[in-house]
Amino acid sequence: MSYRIGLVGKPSVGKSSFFNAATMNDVPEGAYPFTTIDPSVGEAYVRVECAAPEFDETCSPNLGVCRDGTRFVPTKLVDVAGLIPGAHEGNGLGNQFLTDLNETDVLIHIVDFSGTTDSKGEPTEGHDPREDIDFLETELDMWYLDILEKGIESHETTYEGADAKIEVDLAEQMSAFKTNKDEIKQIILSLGLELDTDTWDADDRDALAREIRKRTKPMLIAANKMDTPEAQANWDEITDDPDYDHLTFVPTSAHAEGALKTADDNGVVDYTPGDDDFEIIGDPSADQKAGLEQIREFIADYGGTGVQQAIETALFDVLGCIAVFPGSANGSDDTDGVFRDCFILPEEATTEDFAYFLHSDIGDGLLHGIDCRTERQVGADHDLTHRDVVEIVSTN
Ligand SMILES: Nc1nc2c(ncn2[C@@H]2O[C@H](COP(=O)(O)OP(=O)(O)O)[C@@H](O)[C@H]2O)c(=O)[nH]1
Ligand SMILES: [Mg+2]
Repeated sequence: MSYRIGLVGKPSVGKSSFFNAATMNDVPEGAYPFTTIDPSVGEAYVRVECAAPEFDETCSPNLGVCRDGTRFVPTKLVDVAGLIPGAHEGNGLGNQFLTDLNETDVLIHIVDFSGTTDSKGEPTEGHDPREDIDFLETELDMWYLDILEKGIESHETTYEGADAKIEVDLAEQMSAFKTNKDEIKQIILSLGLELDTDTWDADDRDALAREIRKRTKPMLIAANKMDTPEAQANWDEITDDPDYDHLTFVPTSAHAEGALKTADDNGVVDYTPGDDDFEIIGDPSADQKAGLEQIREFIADYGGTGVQQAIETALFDVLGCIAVFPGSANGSDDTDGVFRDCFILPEEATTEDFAYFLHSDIGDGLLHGIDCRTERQVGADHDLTHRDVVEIVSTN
């Protein structure tokens, strides 16, 4: 199983540019864990500092690549095009859009921070990006509210005897959002509501829909087109606006990332995705050189093009995932002493979760784990952390 990061946003914000730049990777053949015929699904990478050097071992990834001590671990990126502006006023969100959205674990909302596109994606000047941020959140909330209302209705009208539980009925109605009754119950109570729909007014329902949306579709804002002066001015204003404190922003230039990857492919520069500098190794024309120097200045100021950073922030910070290396107590993989795998697991993953992730038989036969750095035994319910190297000891 691989996490799916969805790119959303109104037309012309740079979703395709971001997607193309992020999935354009020079990875040796056979390194792809899947092939897809869906052009809107591609493979991007998250960087993880490789654990092999700490063990004086070598690294030969089964998936992705290892470059100068940095693993590039594959993850799926989805270009979720088709957001219809003004949807909740009657058009409704498109079916394909909703289907694609349901399959994502975390969203990157690409926002045109330059303000040069209006709410429909047509050219304009001085458009406030905050409108787009509010718009998408509202659209998603309305969609959730719709489904929440259906769940409430079925709870109130279906006879289930005295044992009917609202959290069970809502979790069932909202199963596509990968939630469950315990989470729903916890959200209801966290809002100070009772587990009784009769006591909920319209505001309570709105708040509930919004909270369930925030939990099940966590979101990051990619402030795109940051290579323009207009975007830089908007960035200062919006990241200072207390109304937007609850959001995570990453400044991005899909353009710069695409240009650097293309130049790298053509042997003009040596660029490692995510870096804040590159080396010119080819023979660019004067124009091309000037363009590259502009990009160099931009990525020095912003710590990179932001594309790699946005993907990693979405997965590791917003979603809270961790990367775990399987190892053996005296180093890496016990057969040949080479690090091969690096898996992305959910935030709360335990030794037992990791064992089941590897294989259900390994999970069934789990005895304990070994933290390979300390060589200490860890129990089944031990919480794993980012970059742990763990050996699973199982009877199977
Ligand atoms: N200046 C600038 N323009 C960008 C950037 N990313 C995309 N664009 C431009 O924005 C327009 C729309 O881009 P596209 O990727 O097709 O947007 P989509 O409709 O959201 O998929 C194109 O003209 C792109 O060249 C960026 O980072 N900086
Ligand atoms: Mg597009």
